[in-house]
Amino acid sequence: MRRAVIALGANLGDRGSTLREAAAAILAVPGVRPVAASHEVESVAMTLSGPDETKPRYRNGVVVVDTDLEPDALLAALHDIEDAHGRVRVERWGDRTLDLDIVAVDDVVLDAADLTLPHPRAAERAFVLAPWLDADPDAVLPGAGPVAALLAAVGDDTVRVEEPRLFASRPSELPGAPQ
Ligand code: A4P
Ligand code: MG
Repeated sequence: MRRAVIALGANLGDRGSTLREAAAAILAVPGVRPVAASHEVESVAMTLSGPDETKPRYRNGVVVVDTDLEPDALLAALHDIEDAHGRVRVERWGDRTLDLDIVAVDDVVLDAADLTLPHPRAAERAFVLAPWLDADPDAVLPGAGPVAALLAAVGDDTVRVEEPRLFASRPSELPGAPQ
């Protein structure tokens, strides 16, 4: 069993509904169990040429899950969920209905053709760090350090959205918990 941190992002369509549906779809993957989830945050689109105020703003969130899937199988499941939400890959860092990135899987360090772990850009992205810290106040990015310190270093330019967490984080509220 491994602990995986997954970042969700969307800047097209009904972003909030998409993130909540994607979180539910992640929990529905066989071999995936819920641990914790963030609220949603909003931020300006980061593009290859820097922050772009003219692009639709992003909603982002983070879910933490336990899974017995191998990281490549987890990534394949995430790609299926992206595809089910109409994700079209046109340009790198381009606008998207749904982006699902694996931020980290335990302390696994991997540099394969289609999967790099931990995610190479997580340490510098407030839109990943802020919701991750919200989901897990003790979070540590393998090889980089405590998420709270990383977020303080980059500065938090995200805005919390007043919606419930992507899924209930308290154990008593998790699916299947005894009532
Ligand atoms: N890949 C390698 N490692 C991973 C990983 N750890 N998790 C490969 C997920 N995928 C990983 O991704 C391209 C390929 O990366 C995948 O096929 C996978 O095999 P993609 O989702 O098709 O394309 P992308 O998302 O455009 O590329 P990239 O480089 O992953 O972009 P990022 O870094 O995800 O950035 N601004 C705001 N405010 N909020 C955002 O969420 N997101 C992006 C995308 C840009 N700007 C943003 C946001
Ligand atoms: Mg991506």
